[in-house]
Amino acid sequence: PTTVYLADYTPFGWRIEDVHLTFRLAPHATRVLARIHFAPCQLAPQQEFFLHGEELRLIGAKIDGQEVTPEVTDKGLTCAVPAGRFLWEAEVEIDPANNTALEGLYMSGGMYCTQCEAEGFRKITFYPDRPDVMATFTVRIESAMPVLLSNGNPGASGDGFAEWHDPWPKPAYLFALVAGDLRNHPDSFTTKSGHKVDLNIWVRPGDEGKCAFGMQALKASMTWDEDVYGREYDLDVFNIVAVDDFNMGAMENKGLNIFNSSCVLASPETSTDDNFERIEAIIAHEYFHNWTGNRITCRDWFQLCLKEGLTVYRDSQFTSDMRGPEVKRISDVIDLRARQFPEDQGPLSHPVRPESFQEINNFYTATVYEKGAEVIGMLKRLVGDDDYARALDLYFDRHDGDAATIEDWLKVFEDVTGRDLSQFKRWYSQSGTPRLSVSEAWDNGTFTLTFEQHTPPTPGQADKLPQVLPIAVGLLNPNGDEVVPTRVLEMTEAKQSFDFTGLSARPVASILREFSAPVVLERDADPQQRAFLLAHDTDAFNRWEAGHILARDCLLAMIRDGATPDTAWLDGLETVLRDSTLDPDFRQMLVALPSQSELAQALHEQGSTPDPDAIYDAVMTLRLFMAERWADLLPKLAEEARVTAPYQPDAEQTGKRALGNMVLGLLTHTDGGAAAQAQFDSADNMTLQLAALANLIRADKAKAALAAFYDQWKDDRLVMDKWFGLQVGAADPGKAVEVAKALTAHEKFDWTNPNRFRAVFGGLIGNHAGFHRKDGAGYALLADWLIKLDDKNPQTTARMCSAFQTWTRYDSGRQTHAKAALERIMAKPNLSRDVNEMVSRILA
Ligand code: B3K
Ligand code: ZN
Repeated sequence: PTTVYLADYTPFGWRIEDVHLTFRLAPHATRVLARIHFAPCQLAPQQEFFLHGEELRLIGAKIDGQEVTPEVTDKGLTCAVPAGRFLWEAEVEIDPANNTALEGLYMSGGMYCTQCEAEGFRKITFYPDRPDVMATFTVRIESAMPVLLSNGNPGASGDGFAEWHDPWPKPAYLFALVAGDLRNHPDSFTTKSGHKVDLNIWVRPGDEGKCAFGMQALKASMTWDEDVYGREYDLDVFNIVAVDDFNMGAMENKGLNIFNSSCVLASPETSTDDNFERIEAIIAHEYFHNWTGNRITCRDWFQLCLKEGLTVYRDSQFTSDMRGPEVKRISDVIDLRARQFPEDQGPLSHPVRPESFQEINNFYTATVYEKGAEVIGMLKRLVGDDDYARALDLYFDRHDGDAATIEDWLKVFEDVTGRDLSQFKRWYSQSGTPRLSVSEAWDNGTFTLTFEQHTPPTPGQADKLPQVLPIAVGLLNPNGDEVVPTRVLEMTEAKQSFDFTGLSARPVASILREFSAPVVLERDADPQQRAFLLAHDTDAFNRWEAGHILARDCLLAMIRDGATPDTAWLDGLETVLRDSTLDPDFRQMLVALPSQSELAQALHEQGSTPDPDAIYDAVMTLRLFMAERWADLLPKLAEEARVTAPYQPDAEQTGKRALGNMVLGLLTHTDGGAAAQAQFDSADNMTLQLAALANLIRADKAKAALAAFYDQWKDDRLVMDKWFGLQVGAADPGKAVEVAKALTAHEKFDWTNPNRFRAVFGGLIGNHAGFHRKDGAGYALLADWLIKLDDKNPQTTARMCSAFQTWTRYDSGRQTHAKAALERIMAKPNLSRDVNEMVSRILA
């Protein structure tokens, strides 16, 4: 397989003036006719050009009306071209019905749809399929399907055809086409400057009732982007289509977003509060891409974080505004630590802007997305809100219509602030999670914090330089009052001290407030200090963090030396839980224990070998202990969590239900599943029903409930994904593999559907002790199915390989099994480039 390097970037030699495409749709023999005007750029004149093209049958090609016979390989074609401007025409045939990779033009549930990012357009026609080649597209679709959609604004339409014109130049990865028997949920939005936009969510017949929430989220996103970033929508219509077979969450194609149906369809009966929140965020994310991604796109795929980091950052700001900043920040950090930290600290570690790849689809990662967003959060913290706003205005002003780079992005900040960001840029080039240690000194009214930073080596990067770290710090008096409000310390050296003077008593420091930099903070605070911060910190994140670390340390002590749970911590926690002035969601997050994989990671960092079974046992023991200790508190919390108003997926109700479900989880340890059964029987929404079912599974009392749930929901694809996933995810670790195996034989296990495949195997991977079973059965089962899926769908297969990224953390027995599973995958005949790259890196 060939490796592509950032350093090798060269521009394409031609501009494209316009693209005209005609699609004659047929399941196995779709014809695509392209008419494209190329004009040479003022580079050295070239006598031939190369166009990407894969899995295309070339019917014929012409240049300026004359037939030509290009040389075609499995990567594309090379053809002699005139020196000046010319018209390229080509006709190809493709087979969407047999396209199981779900990339290019494919079929899902009888409808045609496309996914072109990153390099799928080359499976539609011959083209310079690279993001720095931008063009206006005019598309004609010929098909008997009732709904025919493409990018931009609608043009002529009639019996069996429709035309679309997109006036905004775009790269091919933003191309989209949909044709099917679809129903729409229409609405409209008038932009600030008075432009009326038609909005539609298109779904399969029967799903019309699940569009209202998504539409509301879309309109809220449009308003928010006008208010906060001054960005208006720029076409007459905005279409969203829900598709059942989709490799990821959604895609921001210009004017025609295509969504995994799980990321847009919602109703209280079928969707959990988490689903609602995620749908709202993804709709916002794809909508925000219209400016950060589409109007300003990426020069090459190494710059992916330019659009993804920024757009994730924007959607997190949106969610903060919609639902409250504290809880959003805490859940973002939980997610970052669960997904990005293991990636950054393991064999798949790569910079936010990678420097090479074999398969770009393997780099749509938590590092590019979530760490990419953290980097923008740090930048904003360093320059301040006003300069951030000015820099963004300049970015949109200067680069509208461009295919830009990280250098362009940083330059607008330099120009607005006069700062030199060359050291900050290391955040884009150095991989790995910096470790930040801190020590304290007190001398006669002066409190000194001394920080040291160090980033361990990562693949391909042995030595690291110090990075710029914004460290938000506040100081509390021993009586609990804040004596120094949050101040951002700017650390640039490997070791650096900061003084706080004029203090009357030695303070307690609250460090890295709001998690102001994505680092591992190493601090030898004693438990009393943490308990103090849990009780008094004014920063919600650090308050949660103090409780979280106490919980983690308590569990680590239980795992390592069989300690009994720390009751001082539990009493401190109880005081916070009883404080009904605090947000129920925040309180619920305090009780949620660190995940089992986080504990494994912590043990590994401390130099011991994690035993997944011991971790599982400790968590169960602690939960039982909490349930018994809080026997009188839990019913009170359950009462506080009760929602009497009609269901709304808003922050207030969501927080209450989350608290209630947390209580239910603890109660189930002592009541044998009675409360869970009662909740299951009375639930009128999926949030309550699913949590009840999960607890019945954990209590081993779920037989009847699982059957009833199946009966109730067997015709709802998205709810059936939950049914599949939960049984494996909540299974007793000793049984998870067998449960997964049995479910793969179920008549509704359609393994070629990514959502269903991910339900079962994502459930298995999420069941920490179940997946990492001592005898290797979890690894072996996953490997069997990855080997099977690779021929059909390399992208989804490759993505799931990352389940193995932590394999060297575990004991030698488990390592032997994991290695055997990985080697078995490597040995598969015709292994895809996607999976080959992932497994090679994991084994390296
Ligand atoms: N840009 C797409 C992701 C495309 C993934 C290609 N393998 C969705 C998003 O980030 O909004
Ligand atoms: Zn995105």
